[in-house]
Amino acid sequence: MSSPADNPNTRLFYIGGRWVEPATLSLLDVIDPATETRVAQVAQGSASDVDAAVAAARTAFPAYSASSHTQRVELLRQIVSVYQRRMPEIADALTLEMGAPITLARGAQIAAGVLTANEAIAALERFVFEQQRGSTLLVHEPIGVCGLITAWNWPMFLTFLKVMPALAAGCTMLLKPSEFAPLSAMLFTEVLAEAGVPPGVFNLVQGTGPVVGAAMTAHPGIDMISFTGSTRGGIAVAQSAATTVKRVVQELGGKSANILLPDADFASAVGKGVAHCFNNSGQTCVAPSRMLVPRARHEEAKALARATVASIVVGDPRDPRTTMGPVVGQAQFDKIQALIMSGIDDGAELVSGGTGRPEHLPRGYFVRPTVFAGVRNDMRIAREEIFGPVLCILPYDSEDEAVAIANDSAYGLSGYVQGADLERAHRVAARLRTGTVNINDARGDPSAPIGGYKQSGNGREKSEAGMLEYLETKALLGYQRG
Ligand code: TXE
Repeated sequence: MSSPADNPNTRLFYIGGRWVEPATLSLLDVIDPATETRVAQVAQGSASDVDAAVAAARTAFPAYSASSHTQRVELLRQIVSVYQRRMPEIADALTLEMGAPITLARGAQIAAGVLTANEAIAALERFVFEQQRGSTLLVHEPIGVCGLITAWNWPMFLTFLKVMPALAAGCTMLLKPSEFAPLSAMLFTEVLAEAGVPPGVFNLVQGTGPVVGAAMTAHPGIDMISFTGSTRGGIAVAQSAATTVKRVVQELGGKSANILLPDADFASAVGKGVAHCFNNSGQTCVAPSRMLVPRARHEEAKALARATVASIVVGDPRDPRTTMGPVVGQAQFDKIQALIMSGIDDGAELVSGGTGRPEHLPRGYFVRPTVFAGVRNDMRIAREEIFGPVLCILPYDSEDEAVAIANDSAYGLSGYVQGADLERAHRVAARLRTGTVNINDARGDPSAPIGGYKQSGNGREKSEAGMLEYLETKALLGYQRG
């Protein structure tokens, strides 16, 4: 199997159903985060490439938006089938470009695409597109041309999360993947082409946020933007999109609290909380990065967290024994190091890890899995999204205080509650100002919508709620004679 780095499509964009040359050839390096070496170069686009892709998407819109739901279900099923055949090479591309350990890449990273696609198919089959209310008919129609901007941390999940409901809704689109994850996006595009997505319905332009992303958000021919990334990027997107009054859906990360109630099974909950937080090197928007424990059980939580960290194998992501790979790049590595240093400076207690690379890994963006205890919620490490393998343990004195600490955050993406008394857990969950709450380590319901309160974003993804973002609502008054 040839490497995606050698694929000629790295120098091309997919516009109007063909792989085409960029308007001007300019190349962007793809760096392997495990070795810090260049492994590929991809073409990076410009505003002219965005213009061409938007024109193709607009041309394709009338016919595709008129396709039947049955035809779209068939198309989505075909995409899943081709994707499943190509999963091994896409998983290898993920490991190469963003450093996911190969077992994670071939496992959850790649499987998330299938789960998300199948849920989009189910949502399309469940969705009620027309509803009669008295003499009025309410109709949901595709919003038009969508601009999809994704991040690098779960590349296939995020891509399927946007492309599938857009296709299901009858929209046409332009995808700009993260500049850190262009290889998997190129292979994903090959999947769509082979699956028979009609020309112009799906278009791919690679490139950076400030150039290609900014051209998309300001473009009058794009009707909505779905963005996943930093709060900084999300704000820039919304500001730029405002001039053309397009819809903006944003998923912008979090600082999620994991409340261990006094009756929680600590022996299990602490270890699972640490593992969940450190999965994918801590680069997950819903990572439970603040663990809240009753003060009386703080020491116990520290010991259990230390033991879990000792079992983590940090190393070469291509080695199947590795459980934690590098973080994605130099900027992330530097940000995480600075935040670990700030935790030490602010007087948090270092339970495991610390600054610098693990001793046996002098090269690569490897971070020491780090646990801080005795963290106060006003410290930087408790307030900022670190997006690396860094867990904060915060002691609390009462249920009210635990809820107050959890909600004292600019973010509101997700929350976690652990406790034997389910009624109490429900009570606490109801008070959390977050888009999702996982009770007792509940994981992965592909049909549950995700999205944030507060600065974690606007709008929802997955399920019917996610599909609605790609639809307009039209009211036909007097549709039925009274
Ligand atoms: O994000 P960026 P970065 C958070 C996490 C991380 C921080 C920085 O805390 O440490 O963000 O990561 C595109 N107009 N998350 O720098 O730059 C960009 O090209 C249009 C959480 O990688 O926001 C890429 O495709 N687009 C998050 C995407 O935005 C723009 C996942 C994300 O990159 C743009 C990733 C602009 N002006 C990071 N600027 C999550 N929600 O899970 C950038 N982009």
